[in-house]
Order: sequence, then structure tokens, then C-alpha cells
Amino acid sequence: MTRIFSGVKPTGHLTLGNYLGAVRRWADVDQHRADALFCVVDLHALTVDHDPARVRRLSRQAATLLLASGLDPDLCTMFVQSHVDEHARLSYVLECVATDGEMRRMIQYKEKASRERERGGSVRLSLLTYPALMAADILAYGTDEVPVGEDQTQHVELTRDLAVRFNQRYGHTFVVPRATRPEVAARVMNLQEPTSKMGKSDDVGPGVVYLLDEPDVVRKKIMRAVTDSGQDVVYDREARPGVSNLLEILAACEGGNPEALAGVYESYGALKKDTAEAVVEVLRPVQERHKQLCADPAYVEGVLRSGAEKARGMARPRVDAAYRAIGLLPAG
Ligand code: AQP
Repeated sequence: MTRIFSGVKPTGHLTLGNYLGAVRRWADVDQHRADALFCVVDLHALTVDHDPARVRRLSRQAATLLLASGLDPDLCTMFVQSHVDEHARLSYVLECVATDGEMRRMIQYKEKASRERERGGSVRLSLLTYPALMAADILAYGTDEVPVGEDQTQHVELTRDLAVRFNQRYGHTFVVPRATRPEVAARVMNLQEPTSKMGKSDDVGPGVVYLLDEPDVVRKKIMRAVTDSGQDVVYDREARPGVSNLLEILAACEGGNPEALAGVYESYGALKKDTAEAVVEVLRPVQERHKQLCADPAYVEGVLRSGAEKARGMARPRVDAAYRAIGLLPAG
């Protein structure tokens, strides 16, 4: 059976981008067709300036939202990264296989490092080595497929390179994974800056729809979305990024394709109104289920505990094999 691995980083509240670009498909498709592991990748949240209590809170919230979005512990393995030591163990080994040039070429590193510098902060070493940890997340489980948004494909490419290099130098140990992407809404853009991705740690808050936003907040954010000059509704990502983003969001929520939808609308106002209602409807069941789960924190904790136990059992043999292959003395 195909094995898939994917994760969310608790660096902020989950967004509509996370949901339409990733989580919805994990729940609706991936967990039914594959042996799937989904992870709250909390170690990755420590790569930028962070507040410990907030990361803990966001990790719990992300896990609860994954369940609220439809992940079913009977169908998939859901856990928190730091509960499974094998991720950090393997990450170090992969750092010994990667080069610093490879790490420095990562677009996300360049963007986030320059953002940190602009804010007058320093860049954590872990931000540079982050792709080795992400590669460990994937390779520890013999993953075949990594369902990700467009922004993560470069990291999956690097993971493939590291797996191939390790296998060639030290003997076949890792499955070489591939990235898979949803057809629509692979990249939901910020409503106020439609040339930038909608990110959960964005400074431009009004441009980000969070999964737990109240319906009226969602409506307000979408009605105030930046549109482009011109009045006609045209799907063109380059020339009309604002309108195209709305068309993609609407298509992802309701089905259909953004080009065809463009022909249906004569004004930006009507498009915004329908997009807002479509998003409210998509979020409604997730928010209702989230509320129920918040009333039963012991259930969520139990899911994470048994998920971590299962994940440990799956990862350990391969990570032990990697340690032996690269020349480390077994503990006996
Ligand atoms: N805007 C987006 N459109 C489509 N997919 C997206 N994803 C994230 N943002 C969008 C996908 O969601 C999954 C989980 O993402 P992540 O938690 O690993 O974080 P990220 O990719 O770094 O995105 P964020 O939310 O913008 O976090 P910050 O602001 O901390 O960098 C991934 O599959 C991702 O592709």
C-alpha cells in the first residue's frame, strides 16, 4: 500500500490556505487510499523566534483542527513530531549527507531569513537545516508520496536527492518519495497581497482567513480583498492576481474550475459575495466539530499518544538501519 506523510507547522493559526491546499485532501482522499501519517511538526516551529507557551497551544489547536477537518485515527496515524525521537535522530544523519550550499539555495530559507534580518532579528541555524529535519520526517517512514502545496515542492526535491545520495553511498535504506499536489487551490494567496501566499505567520492579518474565523469575519476579509484594476472578471494569475485568487478559492470550495467561473460573474462584488459564502459553508462543519473536540481534550490527547506510539514503531527500524549503514556502532 502506498505510504504518505505530511504535516502542519504550529507557527500560527491554521489558514484557509492550509485547508484548501492540503488538509482537506488528507481527510477526503489520502487517508482513504493510502497508509497515511499526518503530523503536527512542532520542532519546525522552533526555527524562528517563538513563544514556548504559544507553540504548545498552537500544537494542541492544530491537532484538534486536523481531527475536526476529518482526519480519522482509525484510518490514519496522527501524531506530534517531537513525541517521536526518530525525527531528530535521523535529521542529524541527513545533515551529514547534505551540503550547506543545498540548504542555502532553498527559497523558503532565503525568504524567511531575509524577513528575520529585516525585523532586526538573527537567523537561527535550525532555519537553515530545517530541510534536513523535513527530509527525516519523510524518509523515516519509507514514504512514497508527500502531498504538499506548491511552496513545499523544493524541499521534497531535496529530500529525494538526499535519499538517493544516502542509498548510493551507504546502501539501500530509503524509499525515494515524490510530491503530489491538488489540482485547484495549490496556492491560496493573501487577500491583501495576492502575489504572496496566504501564510499563517503573515504580518498582513486581514489578508488571511483562519479556519476558526467567525463567519462575519470571513465575509469582511473577503469583501475587502484587494482586486485588480479593470472591472471585468478574468482568470489570469499574472495580470489579475487578486481576482484570480478569489476565483481559485471559489472553485476549490464549490468544485468547478476558475476559468469557467470567471465567465459567470460580471462584477467583482458578486464574485466576492459568493466566494465569502462558499468559504463560510466550507468552514462551518470544521468549526462545529472543533468546538465538540475542545470539550473533550482527553480524546485528542489519547489520539496523539497512540499515534506517536504507532509512528515510533514504524520509524525506528529504518532509522536504526540508517545509523548502522552510515557507520555508527549499534548500542547492543
Ligand atoms: N497558502 C497556501 N496555499 C496552499 N497550500 C498551503 N499550505 C500552506 N499555505 C498554503 C500547505 O499547507 C500544508 C501545511 O503547511 P505548513 O504548516 O507546513 O506551513 P507552510 O507551508 O510554511 O505554510 P504557512 O501556513 O504559510 O506557515 P508559515 O507562515 O509559518 O510559513 C503544506 O502542505 C503547505 O504546502
